[in-house]
Amino acid sequence: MEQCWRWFGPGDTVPLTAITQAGAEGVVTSLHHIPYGEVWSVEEITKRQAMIAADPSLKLRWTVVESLPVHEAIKLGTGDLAPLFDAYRQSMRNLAACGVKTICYNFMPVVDWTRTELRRRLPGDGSALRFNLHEFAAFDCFMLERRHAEGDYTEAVLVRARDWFGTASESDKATLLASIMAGLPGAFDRYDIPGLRTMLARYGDIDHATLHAHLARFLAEVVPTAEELGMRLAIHPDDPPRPIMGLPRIVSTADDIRKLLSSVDSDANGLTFCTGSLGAGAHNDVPAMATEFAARTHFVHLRNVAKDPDGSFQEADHLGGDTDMVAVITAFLTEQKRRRDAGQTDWRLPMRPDHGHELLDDIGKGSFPGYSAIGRLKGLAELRGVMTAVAAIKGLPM
Ligand code: DNO
Repeated sequence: MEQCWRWFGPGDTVPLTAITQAGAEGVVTSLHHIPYGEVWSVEEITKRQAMIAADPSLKLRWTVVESLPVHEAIKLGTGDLAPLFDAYRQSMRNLAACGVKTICYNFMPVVDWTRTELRRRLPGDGSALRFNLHEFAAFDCFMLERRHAEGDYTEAVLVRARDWFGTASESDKATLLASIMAGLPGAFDRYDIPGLRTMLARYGDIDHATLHAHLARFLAEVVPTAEELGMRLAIHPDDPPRPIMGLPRIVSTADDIRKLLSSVDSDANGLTFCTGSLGAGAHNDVPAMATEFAARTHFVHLRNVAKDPDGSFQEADHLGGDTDMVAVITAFLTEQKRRRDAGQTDWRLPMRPDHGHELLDDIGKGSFPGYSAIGRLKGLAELRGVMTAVAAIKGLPM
């Protein structure tokens, strides 16, 4: 697999040299400074490529875009969408002209990945990202005061949520809001409580089927362009894989994925297989899904979570947690062999270690939550060990 690393651009506290030291060559990045819905010009794309290639001894290249964001109006299905589809296609053309051909995106309404704690202390120091269902329930029911929110949680979770809210200080509440918003990497999409209420109200009439129809329309608009350009679109699953704040989520289960892949049945309409996002749902058998969807997977995020019975979860070591990472990696190395045997020249799947703990000198560095240097370096090293061993034992291409 092509070992990649997410880099947030010139504002990232983890420099390009760290990527080389971690042993990765592919860079995964996005033009986070461009507002959603605007065209990514060739000039802006080549400027980013020049930064990545500035030191040729690092041998880095921009392999995957994560993300080319989908404008909220497309998810909402409101207004004149034609200019937004045009802009998306133009950005795709410009990226393809610069040789960047794999695009990760998501179709989660309003928020991206969601956690309630960005720094849960680990034994021996260091920290992990965590999702506490009772804290999320406290946010949803008592801070956001969403109507009928309490119906979405069990009484046991609500008891803990009321306790949390009863003793939380204003600063605890502000921290919780900031943690929930931390998954949005761009500068344009943070919400406060009133802003979030407005957004949720706009989704009032949109259920699972309607949101899926909006995704299917988006795919019908952009997949033919991807085919024409030899590009691959790779949708990222919902994290966590369930409805939140009453918002529908449509890339959470094997059935959701089957439905979205068949809505436009083209190789260009593919998946970012994120083991951490899918693995946070007790309903998902992640290795089985990796095997089922490998042929339509264009990008792989490897990360592990440990789930609690109530629906809370914590990011674990890459080889710890609930997902059998050896089985997942075996599925993707087997897929690489299938592609190679079929004569495909670009048979290697880009992967990146997704998230990492804050460890050792990461602590206090202020890296993006989940995107520490040492934590990810450790994750990648462990994953590389598994890839090397499985490839050798099973005679699969690495
Ligand atoms: C989390 C990431 C996601 C991902 C987007 C893709 O760390 O994997 O935020 O980048 O959902 O659009």
